[in-house]
Amino acid sequence: QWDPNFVSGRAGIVHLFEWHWDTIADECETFLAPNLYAGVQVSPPNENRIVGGRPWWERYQPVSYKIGTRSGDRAAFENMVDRCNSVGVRIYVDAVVNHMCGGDGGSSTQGTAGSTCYPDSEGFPAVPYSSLDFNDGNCNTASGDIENYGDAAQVRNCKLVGLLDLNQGTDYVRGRIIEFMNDMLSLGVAGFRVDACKHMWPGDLEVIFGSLNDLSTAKGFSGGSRPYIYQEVIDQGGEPITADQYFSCGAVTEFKYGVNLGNNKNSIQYLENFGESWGMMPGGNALVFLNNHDNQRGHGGGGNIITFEDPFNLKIFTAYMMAWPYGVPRVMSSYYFSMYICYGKDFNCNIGSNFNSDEGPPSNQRSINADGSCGNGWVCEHRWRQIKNMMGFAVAAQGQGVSNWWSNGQQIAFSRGDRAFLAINHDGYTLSENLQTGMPAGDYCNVNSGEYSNNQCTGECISVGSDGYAYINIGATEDPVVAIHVNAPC
Ligand code: AAO
Repeated sequence: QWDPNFVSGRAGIVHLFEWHWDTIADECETFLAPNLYAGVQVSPPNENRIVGGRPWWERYQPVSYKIGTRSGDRAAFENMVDRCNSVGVRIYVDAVVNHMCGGDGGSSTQGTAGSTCYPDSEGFPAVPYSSLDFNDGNCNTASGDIENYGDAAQVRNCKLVGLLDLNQGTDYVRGRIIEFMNDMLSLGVAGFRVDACKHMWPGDLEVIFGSLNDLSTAKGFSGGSRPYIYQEVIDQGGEPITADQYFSCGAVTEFKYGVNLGNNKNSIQYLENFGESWGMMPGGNALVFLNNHDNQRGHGGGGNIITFEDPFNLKIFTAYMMAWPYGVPRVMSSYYFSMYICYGKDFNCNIGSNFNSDEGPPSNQRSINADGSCGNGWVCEHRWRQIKNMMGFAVAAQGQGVSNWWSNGQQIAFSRGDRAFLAINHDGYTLSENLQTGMPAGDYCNVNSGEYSNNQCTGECISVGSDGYAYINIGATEDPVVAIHVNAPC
């Protein structure tokens, strides 16, 4: 449950937030596989409550475990998983199993797959769940909501922002969740991002995850492969619930990673020992990322994070993330939204009223511009040259340790064994040095400055001498990164 089950020769998971299944299938075939992406995290596939204004977050309000959302129906989902698997791209499902929809859904409300549920009486006939399956009796707060993150029992037994809180302590609830996740596995998914794990008891999750089937051999996985599990637990310190309480259940999202990089973006010389000695979890447990769909819009686990709003740093630090051997890296792929951040939250609509309707995805699917970037309101960070070319770098570097660390103020360089070398100039003046790359003599394509395909490099070529040294010259420019590896010789 800690192995992402990547096909060999692939690296990195991209979160295609709010994409349609058909579009993801196309992206797997035409872009992700050729660019060596290993996997896709998809938005929750199960039926959700239809919320007025169709905010993105309605996807986190389950009505049933039927597959049917604005991303597509069950047939489209299965077709996507098959098409992605067949080009070596794995699918990870965002599993929302802590709760059902919000109690503010009223006496009855509709789901995206045609089911009706009854939030006021906690009736979810399409599962079915009844009021017996929820945690109300175990919650000790007056409001029934989580009021204090300093009290672990209420964080796990009370409602997260009013979402009806399932009791995973019962065999019945466990059974429905296991059925749902096994159904996903039967369709060929390789694992799960599990939502809101902080709000469930690790002991319950251990039973649930331990009861999951192996990956489907009928869908081409080798026998005995366990689903990859990465649990969303926001641990920035200062709360009784910590990430390590979940290590026995699977991997965990490392929220300190993006915050640490954001806080140190102007002091990158300190990144030499980035990892556990920074107070982060052991790399083998960590799913790492610069930003996610919540914190890019001020919704949880905030801090000083780097997003597409700061493309200069996003490209630099994604290069660092993909080059640095710590955790399983995930790239966020976003759509544009209007931001109005106040009190650390994005109130982007209806400014002046209390209603916070957070902009849902663009109504049209992403289009592809002549230069490979996306249109129709989609950011597609994963298509940016400086980001996508780092998958190939990570593949080349696999299994190699860091060597030849060098720094000079905010200029750093390091190699990954004798396979790859990265240099970053985050200073206001030119980096001009002979640096040890650790690589065999030869000319290599800087895949940050250009494309490499059919043995042709459109970027600069870096010459490595027989002693492993190369002359590295990086001005204080827009893309101040040199990334070379053995699979991209000039
Ligand atoms: C919506 C409406 C609500 C309404 C509700 C029910 O917005 O007004 O009451 O429906 O109808 C998403 C949205 C929610 C949305 C929900 C359901 O974000 O706005 O509610 O869908 O539609 C906590 C959880 C974490 C959660 C995060 C958002 O621990 O699991 O809140 N993330 C996941 C998903 C997320 C989703 C859900 C869970 C629910 O990724 O998209 O919600 O399925 C502290 C705690 C964190 C806590 C944050 C909340 O964080 O530690 O555990 O996250 O507070 O703000 C510093 C601290 C850090 C702190 C942070 C606060 O960085 O160091 O610890 O500040 O930002």
